[in-house]
Amino acid sequence: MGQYKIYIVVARKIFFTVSVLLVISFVSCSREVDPPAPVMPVPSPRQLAWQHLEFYAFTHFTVNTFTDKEWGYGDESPKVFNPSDLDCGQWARVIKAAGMKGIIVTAKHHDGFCLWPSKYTEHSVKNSPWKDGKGDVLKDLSEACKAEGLKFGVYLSPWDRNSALYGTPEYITYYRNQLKEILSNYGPVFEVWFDGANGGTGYYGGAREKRTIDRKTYYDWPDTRKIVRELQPDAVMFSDAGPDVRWVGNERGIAGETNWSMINKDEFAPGVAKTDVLNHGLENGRDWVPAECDVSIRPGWFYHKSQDDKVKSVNQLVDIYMKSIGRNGSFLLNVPPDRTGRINEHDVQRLKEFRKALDEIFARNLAAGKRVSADSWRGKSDTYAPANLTDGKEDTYWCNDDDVKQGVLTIDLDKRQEVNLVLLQEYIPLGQRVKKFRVEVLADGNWQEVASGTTIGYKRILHFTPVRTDKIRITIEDARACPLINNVEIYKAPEKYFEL
Ligand code: FUL
Repeated sequence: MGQYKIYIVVARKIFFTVSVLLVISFVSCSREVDPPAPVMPVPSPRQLAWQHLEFYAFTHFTVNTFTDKEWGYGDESPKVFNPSDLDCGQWARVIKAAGMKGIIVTAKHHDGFCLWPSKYTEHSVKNSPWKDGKGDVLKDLSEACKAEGLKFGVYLSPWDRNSALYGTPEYITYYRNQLKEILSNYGPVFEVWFDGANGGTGYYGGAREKRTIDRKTYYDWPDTRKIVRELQPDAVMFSDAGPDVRWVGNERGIAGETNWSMINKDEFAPGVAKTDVLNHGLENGRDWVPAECDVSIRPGWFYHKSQDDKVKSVNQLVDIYMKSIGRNGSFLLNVPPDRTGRINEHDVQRLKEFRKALDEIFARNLAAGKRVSADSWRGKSDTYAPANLTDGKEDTYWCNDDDVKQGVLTIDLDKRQEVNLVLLQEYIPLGQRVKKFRVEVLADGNWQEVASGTTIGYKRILHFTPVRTDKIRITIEDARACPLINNVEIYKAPEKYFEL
């Protein structure tokens, strides 16, 4: 009997110990693992919202459209502005159908002509024959954008070749008054575009001379920017120096293969910047100022009939898409309305074809919902598991422990099939990190490298020669801190769109 009791005591002890061990292991498995600390700098909420837009339009439209020029001197009569059938609704519908998310219009280009009836100048639509001087392009366009669910943005050239005040301190008040007009009267503005072309020859109220200004100090940018923050707190400001979005350094719409979203913005001013730094960003830049890639669908920014047969081809546009959005930039495509005041049929047709191409390229994400394995992940916690890479969610990511700057991710496509495109995204709210990566596929029993790169950022797209495989391996080779990958997509895109 005594022996029986001992058995019971021993059994109880074993049961107790096993239970304690089970509870400990359960608690440690389900314990919350802290997310990685941000790697500074990081995007502001307005920059993050802007980054998600990816693709939006520029509409260069003013007196130049009617004088066949690229830069008006400022002496053109407002009477030349006379579109026969101005239809901002058509602009918005065409641009929306192309998949673009907003429109930035040249409210005022270098010639100083205002597309709205500004109180501060006679050089505007109010002295044009269009609608007997009662028209307002900004009103029409902002309403059309609203109706189509598009964002509305404005370009207000700091350089004004018409104004007699240009070059004097009074011009800054004039410029700011105009900025206030366009930011107060047309609803929400998503982007304010400060061009870098500043100073030179012009009409200047009849003086017809050259006026040079100090690009760094003349505009007192810090105080001018305050007006934007106050009147449109959600708008991003674009210029060579940001502060929110930077020029990519060329007007071909092409970001550097290495493209960091950071620069040191205080070193630049609109019109004063190093194009190489703008194109690539700086790995250790102090400020988050991502690149915007601007380019026109035609050789010129304004409409010229002589360029009707020079509209970029679908494949050229696909190439720019891959080198802008596909290289951690945004794509700002200029589509200039013609003299009727509508987007010209040549461009309308090309945008339709381009949209069709993009829809075919990104028709089916072969990685969606597929199994992913990783060599390791943060604390082995579900929160950071590799499955996050293919779950289609924007706020989940795979990441490693703090001291691990590499990672190997393998996506199982279930069956062998042809692939030729990979899309990668970092989780940028905690900073841009990846410095070097490669992509391999398992073909004929061997891992073959198909693509490699440096930065990823918000989005990176790589096209490679089609290959049949059922497994894709992405190796993060180096990063500024433990990498955070939010999304992987794989496609078999029609090869015909990549031939140039
Ligand atoms: C440049 C301007 O001089 C061009 O006319 C155009 O507006 C382009 C987008 O920016 O600096």
